[in-house]
Amino acid sequence: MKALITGITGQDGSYLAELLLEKGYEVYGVVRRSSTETHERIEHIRDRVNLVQGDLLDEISLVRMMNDIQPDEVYNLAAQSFVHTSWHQPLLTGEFTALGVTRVLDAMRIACPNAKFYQASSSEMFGAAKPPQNEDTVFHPRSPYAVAKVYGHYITMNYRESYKLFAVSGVLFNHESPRRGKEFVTRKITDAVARIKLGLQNELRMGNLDAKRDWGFAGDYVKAMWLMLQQAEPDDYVIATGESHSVREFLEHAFAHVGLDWKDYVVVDPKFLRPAEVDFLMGDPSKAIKKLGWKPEVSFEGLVRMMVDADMERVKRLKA
Ligand code: NDP
Ligand code: GDR
Repeated sequence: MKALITGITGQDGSYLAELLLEKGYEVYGVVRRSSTETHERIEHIRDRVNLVQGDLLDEISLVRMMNDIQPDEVYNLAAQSFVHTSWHQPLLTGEFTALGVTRVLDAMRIACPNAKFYQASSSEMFGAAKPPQNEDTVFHPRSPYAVAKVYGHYITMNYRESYKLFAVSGVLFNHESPRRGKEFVTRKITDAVARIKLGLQNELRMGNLDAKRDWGFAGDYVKAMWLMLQQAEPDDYVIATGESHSVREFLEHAFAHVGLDWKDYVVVDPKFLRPAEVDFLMGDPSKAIKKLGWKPEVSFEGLVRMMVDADMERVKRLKA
C-alpha cells in the first residue's frame, strides 16, 4: 500500500507516517521547497519515507506527484493551522486551508480517482456551538481559520457526492504531544514550565485562561484517521476524548508536575487575546467509538505529564 501525506513535517504528519510505516506502507510526504533542509519532526524516519516537493498553492505539483506515485491513500494534513495567525493572514489561510483542499481533491480526481482521501477537519468549525459537539452539530466558525476549515469540510463532501470519490473528513478536537508547535497553548505552557524550572525564564505571558478545550494525544488521533479510510463506506467522524478542561487547569497541572504554583509566574497579556474566542469545546466521539472501534488511550493528566517530562528532558539537554 502507498500513502501520500501532505503536511508530513507537522505534528500529525510525523505520527501518521510512523503509524503507516509500522503497518508496512510505502510512505510519501509532500514538503515545501525551503532554503533550509531540516524537517525536525521526521528526522528519525527520514531514510524510510519518500519526500516529494510540492505546495498546496500549486495544483500542477500535486497532479504530477499523484500521477507518478499512484497512491492508495491520500491524507491532507497540510494547512496554515494556527488560529491566531489566521486574523493576521486571512487570505493566505484561505488559500492553504480552504482552496488547498480543492487543489488536492482535484489533483486526485484527475490523477488517481480510486485513491481514498482523508481531510483534516477541525472542532474549530463548531466555534460558538453549544457543547457537547457531534457530527450533527451546526457549525458556527469564529476565525478565518475555522471558516476556511468549513470550506474544506464541505468541498470534501461535495467531491464525494459529485465524483464518487472515497473522501472523508475527520473532525478532530485539539490533540497535542511533545511535537506540538510551541505557539499552541499546551506546548507554550510545557516549554515555559521546563524553562522556568531550570532557571531560563521567569514569567509566562498568556491570553484567555477561561477557554475550555477537549485535549487528546496526537498519537491516538492519527489511528482514527487511518481507521476512517479502512471502512467500507466513506463517512465523517468526530474524534475527541469527551472531556474538557480550561487553559487554567492545564497551567495548574503542568506547573504542579514540577512542584511549582502557576500563579507565581503567569501574567495575562492582552496581546494573546483573540478578536473572537471559542469558549467551550467538548466533543462527543460516540460514533467513532461505535463504528471505528476507536478510543483515546492517553488521559488529560497523562498528556500533561508526557509533555512536561519531554520538555524537561529537552531543555536539560540544551543547558548541558
Ligand atoms: P502543523 O501546523 O504541525 O503542520 C502543518 C503542516 O502543513 C506542516 O507540515 C506544514 O509544512 C504544512 N503546510 C502548510 N502550508 C502548506 C502548503 N501551502 N503546502 C504544503 N504544505 C503546507 O499542524 P498539525 O499537524 O497540528 O495539524 C495537521 C492538520 O490537522 C492541519 O490541517 C490542522 O489544521 C488540522 N487539525 C489539527 C488539530 C490539532 O489539534 N493538531 C485539530 C484539528 C485539525 P511546513 O513544515 O513546511 O510548515
Ligand atoms: P486552538 O489552539 O486555537 O484551539 O486551535 P491553541 O492552543 O492556539 O489555543 C487554545 C486556547 O487557548 C487560549 N489561549 C492561548 N492560546 C495560545 N496559542 N497562546 C496563548 O498564550 C494563549 N492563552 C490562552 C486560546 O485563546 C484558545 O482558546 C488548535 C489548532 O491546532 C487548530 O489547527 C485546530 O484545528 C484546533 O486546535 C482544533
